[in-house]
Amino acid sequence: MKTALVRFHSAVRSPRLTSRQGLALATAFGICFVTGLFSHFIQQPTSWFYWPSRPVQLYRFTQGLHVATGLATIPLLSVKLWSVYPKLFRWPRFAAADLIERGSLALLVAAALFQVVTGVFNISLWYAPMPFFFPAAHYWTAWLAVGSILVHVGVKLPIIRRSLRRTKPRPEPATGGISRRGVLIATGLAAGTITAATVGQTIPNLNTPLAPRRPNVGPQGVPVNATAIGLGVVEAAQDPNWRLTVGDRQYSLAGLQALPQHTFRLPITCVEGWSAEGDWTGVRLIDLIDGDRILVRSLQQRGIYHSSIVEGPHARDPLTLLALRLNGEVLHLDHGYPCRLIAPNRPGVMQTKWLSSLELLP
Ligand SMILES: Nc1nc2c(c(=O)[nH]1)N[C@H]1C(S)=C(S)[C@@H](COP(=O)(O)O)O[C@H]1N2
Ligand SMILES: [Mo]
Repeated sequence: MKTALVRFHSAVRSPRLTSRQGLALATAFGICFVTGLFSHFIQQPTSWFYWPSRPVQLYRFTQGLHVATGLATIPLLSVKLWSVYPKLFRWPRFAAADLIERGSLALLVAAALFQVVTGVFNISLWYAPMPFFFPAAHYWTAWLAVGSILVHVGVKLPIIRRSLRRTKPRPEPATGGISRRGVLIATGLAAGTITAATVGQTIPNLNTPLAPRRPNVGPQGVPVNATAIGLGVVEAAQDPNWRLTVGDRQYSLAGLQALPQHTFRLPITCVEGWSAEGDWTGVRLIDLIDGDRILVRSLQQRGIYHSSIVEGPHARDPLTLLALRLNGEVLHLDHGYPCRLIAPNRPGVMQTKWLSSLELLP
């Protein structure tokens, strides 16, 4: 026990350092949490949550921020754990308050690690280690994390206040090693480096080394998330008898091409953090169907992204397109040929490809 304590000891640790790290971590986590809630409620709409269709790039910004702040928590969380972990191994006093505090702390650490690890798996498109539905697990664990953070901050508030209010910081220990300021700077640098190395997945031509996706690499200059082969739609999508059913009307591809065509520059923003802009050409949704809730179905039979609902502001936005072309060419099979939905300020998962029908919902 004694040797363990000696090994844990670092004179650089101090309540003030821990508080400042906590503040940075809480800020990053707070932004990540709120932007995550946006993403959740856009995909699971509720009556009280309104998501507009403009600005066109808003979701690109909030989701980019979600992934960036999530990644920034990795170094922040590591250093925060380093700054307190000798305490975690201290034998508990079996008093109720102590046990509750430790329980909530254990929950906090577990929930935070789960969020970071599953988030990184998800942006790496590595679903194998996640035998659960990622969006639901990630959403509910966020609440666990927030709840236990609030308990933790509440318990520690007196210490946080005292240590941050102290105008003269404790003298730096003469360790000859890293200083407290050094720890803060190194943490900031690590967080900054991770961010700089990955934001390239949403900012074109930055080509940052760790970006899980290059936003300009893919057919027609746009990445592909799910392929036609992967989802088993190759034959149906290339069938010359393909029709788009709109209520009781049917449109062939030539029929859609004969309608007024519009070209808009709109981004695809994958929830996984990458985004890419393209020039989409096709028929405006408002020219085909008029309503506040429109069910958009795909030829795809399997999976959960075979359909989506276009709600009020997006259904009526003149920028919402049934795209037939991308960047001047006939839509690539993997981008949703013959016809795909592309609406402003909408998550990628809801930009349904390989359309088969549009239907007005009550
Ligand atoms: N039918 C169908 N449409 C879909 C998907 C899907 O799995 N099936 N994936 C969505 C996701 S997650 C994204 S990010 C976008 C990506 O579009 P892209 O592959 O043309 O870049 O398509 C969306 N449309
Ligand atoms: Mo996506």
